[in-house]
Amino acid sequence: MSVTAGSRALLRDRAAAVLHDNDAGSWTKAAPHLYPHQWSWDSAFIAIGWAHLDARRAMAELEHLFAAQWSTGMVPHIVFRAGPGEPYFPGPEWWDCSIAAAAPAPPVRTTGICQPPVHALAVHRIWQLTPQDKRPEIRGRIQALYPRLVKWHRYLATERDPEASGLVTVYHPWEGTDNSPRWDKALSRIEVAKPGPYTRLDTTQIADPSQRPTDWDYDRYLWLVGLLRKYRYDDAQIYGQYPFLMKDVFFSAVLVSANAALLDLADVAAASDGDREQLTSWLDRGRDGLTRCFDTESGLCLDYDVRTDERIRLRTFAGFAPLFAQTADADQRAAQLHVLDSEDFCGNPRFRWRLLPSMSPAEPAFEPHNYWRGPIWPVIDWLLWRSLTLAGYGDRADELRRDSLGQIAAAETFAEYFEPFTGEPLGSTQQSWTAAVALDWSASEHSGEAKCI
Ligand code: 2M8
Repeated sequence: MSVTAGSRALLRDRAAAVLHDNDAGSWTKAAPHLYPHQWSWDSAFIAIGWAHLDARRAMAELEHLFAAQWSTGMVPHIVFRAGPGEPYFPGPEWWDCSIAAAAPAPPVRTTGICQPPVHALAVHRIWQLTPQDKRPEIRGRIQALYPRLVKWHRYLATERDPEASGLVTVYHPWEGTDNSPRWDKALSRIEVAKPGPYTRLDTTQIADPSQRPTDWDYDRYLWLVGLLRKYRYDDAQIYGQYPFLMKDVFFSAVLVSANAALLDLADVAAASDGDREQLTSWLDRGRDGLTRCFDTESGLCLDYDVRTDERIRLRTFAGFAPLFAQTADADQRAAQLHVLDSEDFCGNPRFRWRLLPSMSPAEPAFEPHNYWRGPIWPVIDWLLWRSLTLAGYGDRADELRRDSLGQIAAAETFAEYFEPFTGEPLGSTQQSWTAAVALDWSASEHSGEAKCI
């Protein structure tokens, strides 16, 4: 099924309606009911969606998020904003971030971890889409936000990479890809005591709880939050003692792209020479780090467990980190493009759409219905589409865009994720970031747009 111009216009209207429905003024709920607060990387994608409707509103989304930035530079993964009628577990009490010296002062309430830094990509896209008459105002707002973005990237390049490896260390599965099998082994070796009584809400909010992480996962997630609390969210203490420290190649690749986006915006933002030099050095270091993690046998980049000194040998979407980051090695790129369209990923003949799944169907841990363990996530395919476009693979990028729109249109809902064989919509419906990337895709006639400012 291909999406015609008429149905694309309809899809765009429906996507815009999702953002309006989830709009809480100057921030947007990640999804009604299941995710009623402001999530960090969701907000970045959401801002890209808003950029098609209103550049000011798009900037407000990010400004609001960055108002909760920690003094270390960390942008927290959730800013708790919903009222008492919209509960989410675990809420601010469980995190108790008031004990952290770097946390923002009350009444701002956040979690104590972070998510992939898509924000600079959002600002880049907002600027591209800003009409001439709004440019003076938006330029001023970008100039005001830019130092905060640099500070955020500095946090990731230093506190989250004390080894200066170019790779970001994540502290928690909630720093992006929750129950991805990438973390299974590390979670299995952590000794947990039952982390106090708790009641999950997520499993009652969606029709089929088997699409969500298990209680085994939640015990570990909550236990890890308890340890972070114990270390008062202090990075040095965490790095010294905490059991879950993973070099995440996907997160690292997003940081590379985000550094490139900030450099691209440097003139718009009137960036200092010092900031430009720093960004360039983080960019180069990130690309080198990813190039070193490449595994020639699988053609993929591998995550790394800092505590056990082990590479994580699994075929997941994260393995395409060199593509996401546009590293320079031509042999690696050729190998990546080959694996991408092989049976192990997008080229699986049983897949309904030629899209990137979160986990290869060739892996024993693959579960086509379960969250980050197999389903297709439109936001991940959006990042891949952007990267392929920038790397000059416009035709392949365009196919990805058309298939992604086809998948969303056929499902008739802006689902959180999709079953790769059937295209069945899974998880939450009316998910803001899915609507946002659908808006961006439906407005992008052909690839090749992402570069020009
Ligand atoms: C999912 O994670 C949250 C916890 O942060 C959850 O399961 O409750 C993940 O997909 C995460 O990456 C995403 O930002 C969040 C909101 O969409 O949901």
